[in-house]
Amino acid sequence: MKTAGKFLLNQWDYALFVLLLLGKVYYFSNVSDTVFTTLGPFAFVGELATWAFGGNSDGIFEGVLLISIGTILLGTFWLLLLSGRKRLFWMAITNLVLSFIILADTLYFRYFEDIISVTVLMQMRQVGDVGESIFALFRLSDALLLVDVIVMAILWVMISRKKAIAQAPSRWAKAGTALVVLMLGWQLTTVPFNKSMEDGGAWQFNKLISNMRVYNFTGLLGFHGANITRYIDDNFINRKVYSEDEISEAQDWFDGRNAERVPGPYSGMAEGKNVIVLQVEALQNFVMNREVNGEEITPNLNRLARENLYFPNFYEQTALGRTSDAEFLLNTSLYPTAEGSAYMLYAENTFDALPSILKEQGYGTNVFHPYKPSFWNRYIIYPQLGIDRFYSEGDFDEAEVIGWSINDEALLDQALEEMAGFEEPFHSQIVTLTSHHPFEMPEDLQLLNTEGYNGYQDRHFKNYLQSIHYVDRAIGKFVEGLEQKGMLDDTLLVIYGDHSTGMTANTKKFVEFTDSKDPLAYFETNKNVPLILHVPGAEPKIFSQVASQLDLAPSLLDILGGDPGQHYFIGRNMWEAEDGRATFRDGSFITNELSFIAASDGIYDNGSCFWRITGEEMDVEACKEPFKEGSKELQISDDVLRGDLLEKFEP
Ligand code: GP9
Ligand code: MN
Repeated sequence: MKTAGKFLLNQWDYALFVLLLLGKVYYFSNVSDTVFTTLGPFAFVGELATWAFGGNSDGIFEGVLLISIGTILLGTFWLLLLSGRKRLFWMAITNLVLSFIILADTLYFRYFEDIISVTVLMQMRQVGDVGESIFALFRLSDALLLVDVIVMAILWVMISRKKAIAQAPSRWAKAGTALVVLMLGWQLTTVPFNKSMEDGGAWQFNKLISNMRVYNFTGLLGFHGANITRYIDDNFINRKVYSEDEISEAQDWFDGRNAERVPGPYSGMAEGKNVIVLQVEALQNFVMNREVNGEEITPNLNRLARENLYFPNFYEQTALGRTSDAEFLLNTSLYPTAEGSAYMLYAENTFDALPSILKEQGYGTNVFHPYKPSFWNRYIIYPQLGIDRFYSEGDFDEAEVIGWSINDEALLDQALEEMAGFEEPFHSQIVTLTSHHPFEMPEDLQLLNTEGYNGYQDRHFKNYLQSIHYVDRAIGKFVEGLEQKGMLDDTLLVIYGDHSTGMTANTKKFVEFTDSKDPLAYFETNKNVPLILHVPGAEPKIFSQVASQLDLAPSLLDILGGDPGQHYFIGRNMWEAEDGRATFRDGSFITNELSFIAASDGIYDNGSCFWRITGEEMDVEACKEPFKEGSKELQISDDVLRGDLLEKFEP
């Protein structure tokens, strides 16, 4: 008994080491103002207790303290198998490695507000450019992360060999302790993690919005573990290797699509002109040309739709990647992924993207979006898409914050000022944000008279109208500004909504306003976003055919005088598409005549097929052909992403 006690007491160095590492993880959380620190230490412990004893804590992140301890144990338990000088040596090495990772994460976070993932390491080239600025972000306190490493090294040198071998504990005792610590580490990691997954975290964890969100569930070391595991799984264990035949089959599919392409009526009309793409957050088509209490909701967009080219039957195809999926569809004419976001999952791939094509033609390429650069992994994927400059959160002057960031009016003002100074031609993509769910607007900017739309249940709907009304005004001012600066005549201006509002069939006023009680109307209303194109010199016109976000890249390139037939776009030229079709991620689709709503079980026969003209439900057989075509496109798109096929195609 006495020896056992003595033996455990002799593990004080290991215990101290674990505490030190915990302190370092805490340091990162302090720098990044995340997980432990957002609640403050006392509230945090309180929450943790509530959480642990099954009480009703609203946070699902509390278990992360336990996970942090657990992951440290998992990473270091093996040191207990060693003793004496050897142990000190390996402890110092482990300490050096882990502390270095934490230090690197700390510096990286200060610059990018993100954690270093495997993807980032793979793209060190890009990060290299800002390497110097990252170094400038080093604070003296960061040195604390390495002090103990140095102390350990000195101790190791000082302790003489002889002393260390004095009385080595038994092999069994060492193995036993290591095993217990390993098991403890495993429990501390998995039990809280599984609990937060059950409490609703799984969706967020799998959705892969950003590394920081994964970190919220795993802690810092856990993040790296999960990240590396996922990477190995995707790239080695579950990697689908594409055979030569499969690769050329995919390429043949594109060749077939390209053979069908014919130039549209505006082909080359905007050759050499600037391109401004305004991707508007949650802008749906149902507000267009509609009034509330006798007042237009979107007077400016209505006017722009009247005076330019307008597609009222344009559909969004985003999946879980929301805004990022809309951007992805726009830029690559590939489908979003079924899980997560292509922006996160395939940021290292080779793309045949609109910005890089225009860049080759001498365009300057940039994006304006006043939010964290790491959100949706934008800062990583943009260079891959040929986007040279990303104006994110920190690049904008201060302005009133509405919801997630500075308001759209300020965003558009500042973007316009910046663009006015650009060398021409340029391609600018502006991603707005004010009209983001839950659409709350400050009192003084609720300028639409929505009386009669009050009441708790319909708050979202009323808020939505207000925020879209506000965004419409900002867009009106922006276009006016373009006109005043004499830029509009030299610009192909594209305006569309990124995705639906997230309002469901339970939002009574929404259903009432859009008259979408029946499933078909609800389905179509929900996917329908407006598309307005300003092509200098083109007569105003309304195009009633079905078109989709997938069609943007080839159609825009055609107007800009490029040849979409030379590229790998899945979408079609929206002008020629008499048989236009918008296929959605789950296989549902809309054509000029048919609508197919896929069943949630994924079984084709359980879906519903409608004849759109009359709304009549048909035998599912009637929808089979377009369903097959759409499914083929989805498969090709998935293959291109999974196998990084564009890189492997014959030139
Ligand atoms: C944030 C913004 C939000 O950068 O794109 O997008 P969403 O939540 O709609 O995907
Ligand atoms: Mn969005």
